[in-house]
Amino acid sequence: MSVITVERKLLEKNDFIAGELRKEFLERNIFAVNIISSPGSGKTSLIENIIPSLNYKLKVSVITGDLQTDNDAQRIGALGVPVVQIITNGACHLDANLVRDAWNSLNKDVNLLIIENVGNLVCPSGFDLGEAAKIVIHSTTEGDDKPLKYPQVFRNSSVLVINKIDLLPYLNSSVDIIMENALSVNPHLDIFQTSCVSGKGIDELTSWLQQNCLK
Ligand SMILES: Nc1nc2c(ncn2[C@@H]2O[C@H](COP(=O)(O)OP(=O)(O)O)[C@@H](O)[C@H]2O)c(=O)[nH]1
Ligand SMILES: [Mg+2]
Repeated sequence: MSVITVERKLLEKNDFIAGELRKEFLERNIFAVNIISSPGSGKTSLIENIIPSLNYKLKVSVITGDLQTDNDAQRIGALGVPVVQIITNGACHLDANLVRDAWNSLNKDVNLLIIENVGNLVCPSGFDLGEAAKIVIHSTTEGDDKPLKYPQVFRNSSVLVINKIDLLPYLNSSVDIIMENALSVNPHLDIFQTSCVSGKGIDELTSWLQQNCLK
């Protein structure tokens, strides 16, 4: 009983801070996205592909979360965009308090804020970070049943990116089945198919981000 109470209070505090962040992003006309996936699905690789594809038409900042190491911040920083690494020291998700601290250390003159969550399909889906949209990535190497096994993150997301489509010839997973499973959980998902190796689908995903930043 007491565990449930603690958890509820924790989420209430998180939602309050996330609400404040969302209000600030709206007032400043910043489109914030929260990218969620299993470890290794290609979150950082997609960000590395999206930023050059934006062609410097938008001002972008990135907050990236990991259990350990600042490897991802180094990869993204190499592209010349402001980036803050949150090291959670074992925590399996970002929360709004961590994101607020990271956000307050960044220059706020941006159009697009990309938040790369910790690699995990379960815990990040329950923590609102003040984003306008959650983007869930399902790579082709994960089989095709993850939307059925981890429905909450697919239900709470606006966009599904099916990444690593270049590997399809070598795998027995099917994009059609991934889409069917994801849409059975959330029929409103916008779906993109991408490869960070061939670059296929990156421009379409970038256009979606641009259109939402200009709204
Ligand atoms: N073949 C292939 N490999 C990819 C693709 N996207 C990412 N990878 C590889 O997958 C591994 C994990 O990618 P990373 O971006 O670090 O994943 P993250 O943990 O979700 O941030 C790296 O070795 C990437 O080079 C893709 O579209 N195709
Ligand atoms: Mg990463």
